Amino acid sequence: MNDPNGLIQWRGRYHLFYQHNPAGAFWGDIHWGHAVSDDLLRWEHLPIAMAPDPDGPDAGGCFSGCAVVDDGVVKFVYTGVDPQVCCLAAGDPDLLTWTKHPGNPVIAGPPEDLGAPGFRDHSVWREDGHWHQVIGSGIADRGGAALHYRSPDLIDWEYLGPLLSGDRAESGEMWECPDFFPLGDRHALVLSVLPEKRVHYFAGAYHEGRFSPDRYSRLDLGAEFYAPQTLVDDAGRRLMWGWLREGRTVDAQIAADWSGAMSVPRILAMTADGRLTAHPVPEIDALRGRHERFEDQALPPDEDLRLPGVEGDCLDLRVEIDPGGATEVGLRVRCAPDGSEETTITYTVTGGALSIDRRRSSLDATVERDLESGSTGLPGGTPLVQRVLIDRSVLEIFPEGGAPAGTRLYPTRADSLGISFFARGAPACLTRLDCWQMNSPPVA
Ligand code: DQQ
Repeated sequence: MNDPNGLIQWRGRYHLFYQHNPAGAFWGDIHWGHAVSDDLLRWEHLPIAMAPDPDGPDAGGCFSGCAVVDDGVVKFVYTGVDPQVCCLAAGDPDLLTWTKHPGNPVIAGPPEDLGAPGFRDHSVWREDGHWHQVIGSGIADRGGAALHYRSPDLIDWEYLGPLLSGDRAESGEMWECPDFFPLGDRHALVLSVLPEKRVHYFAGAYHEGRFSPDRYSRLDLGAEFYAPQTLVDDAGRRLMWGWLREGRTVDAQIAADWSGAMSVPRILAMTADGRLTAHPVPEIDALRGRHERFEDQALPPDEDLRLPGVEGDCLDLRVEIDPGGATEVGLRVRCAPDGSEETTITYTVTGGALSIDRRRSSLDATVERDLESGSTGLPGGTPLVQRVLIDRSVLEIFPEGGAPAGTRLYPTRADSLGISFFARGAPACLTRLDCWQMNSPPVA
């Protein structure tokens, strides 16, 4: 699997469609897979929703898109390839059978004068009695662009110009998977940026078709979180899923017989100072099993603290560290007893930066080894409160009020289960740690 698509809560159930290759654990021959859940914990696989039509404009694949409800009917707006065009499909009331619009493509390509490097992925909304959408694209020699269209019926689309375009030195050449939505009293445009392959957002005011962002930041600081999409659920929550890419070779994916995962669903929020932040949906708290709690544990500088019972590869950790005078604080996860494998998560106290060091995560030399870091957006000097979810190869980190990070780890050793805490520069205090073993979801 790769990108989440067509996210919708429909008749109370969460539907997650996604980019899917039924032929194997590698990217290609892109269909739309389909899974459904009542509670965001237990997911049931449903039959493939859409397949490429050899005689249609999506013969080369059904690329990413979104779902909207049009007069009681759920419809997909998605990309057919090749060339990249905008297509429409309508679902039956159970969302099991999808009928592609006979007039596809509904948009045959980008305006030619843009020299666009791509024209794919869709974010559709209602405004002033019309449908609006942005399509991911770029303008030759300038940078990424989100192209804005308007339609009375999802079929006839009028090009309005770029909702936003960027400078390629700052925000990349091509924007994939745009998602444009209101949150609080602002709007956010979330983008998956090429060639960097990281997720950023613009945030700011949107009035009468004009988006005036005053912020451009990383949405997620992990190396493998990509192509996210959001939905608003019946409770009014803006939920986001991202694709957690593989940090291992295609051969390793094929050998494992699976490739790609979805992040834990996150609730997005806009902070008072206009940043996007996210935390896991509370539904996943139901997976919490055996619990250990520690309070007021001293963290002497440059000396790792290990705590009894705090280890594992399916864990939900809530970590509170008062940095005192320390310059950096953090924790190591999936550590081998002899230190031959470990992943280090470091929070820089003055700058509010988070780094994830995967250079020693695995003894397997073929997996990604990197040091990825970025700003959480948190003001320097604040105590660190963060949630860390470890689910085998998946690591997701949620600093409270800051930018999260999703990535993948592939330790080779069965005993790479250790967790330790550290401070650098001066003593700090682990004021509170809650560690839950995470259970599998209950069987339906
Ligand atoms: N994945 C899809 C594209 C999108 C990319 C193809 C992002 O529609 O741009 O599988 O991961």
